[in-house]
Amino acid sequence: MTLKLPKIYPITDREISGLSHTEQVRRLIAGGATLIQLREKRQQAGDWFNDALTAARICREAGVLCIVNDLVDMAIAIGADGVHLGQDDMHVAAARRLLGCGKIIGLSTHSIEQLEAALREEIDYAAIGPIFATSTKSDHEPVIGLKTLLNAAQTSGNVPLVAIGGLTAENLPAIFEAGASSAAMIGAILSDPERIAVIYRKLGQNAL
Ligand code: 3NM
Repeated sequence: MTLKLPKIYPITDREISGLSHTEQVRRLIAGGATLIQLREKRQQAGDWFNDALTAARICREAGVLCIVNDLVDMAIAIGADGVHLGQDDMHVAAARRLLGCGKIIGLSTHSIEQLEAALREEIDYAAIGPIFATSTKSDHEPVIGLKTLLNAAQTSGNVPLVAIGGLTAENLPAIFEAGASSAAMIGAILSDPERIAVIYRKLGQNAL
């Protein structure tokens, strides 16, 4: 069955928000989030396990889908709803065998060629980016722009396509016009931590 993604796909970041994953999840849920990705690039898995476990429990209790970035073992350990894999992470087929067919698998791509390859795998959604320049991911691939996003949206057919990278309230309309199903955002939601709930809610309302 095709996964129905929210228009705004929030991703946690401890560095940008200055908050634990648990606290970010609380604030995003207060803002109406229905799916949240936990993304931790700095800490060792052992160091953020308890934080991730609590964040996942809060999501579950609120009926919010919880996706773990990169780490299939962490996703299983905390009872998450799925994983978001990068090009250098575990192969989709291996992740599917570990997770089973009831879990969500998303895959990052950075070109039409990678997207075409991703669509041959057992994924629930594909992501493509960075659409615009971003300082959130220091080692990001070259910016692809709106034209490639448009091409990607046509290529992805029924598979939901998440746009990511440099997205803001201002450029969101163009993202959806190009055909993205969902907009993944970090900095635009988290950089004013006291207003995470308000910002998420506003972005979601404007994206309808
Ligand atoms: N992945 P912001 S760009 C995590 O291109 C991530 O795959 C990207 O953060 C990709 O919304 C990116 O602050 C950073 O630009 C997104």
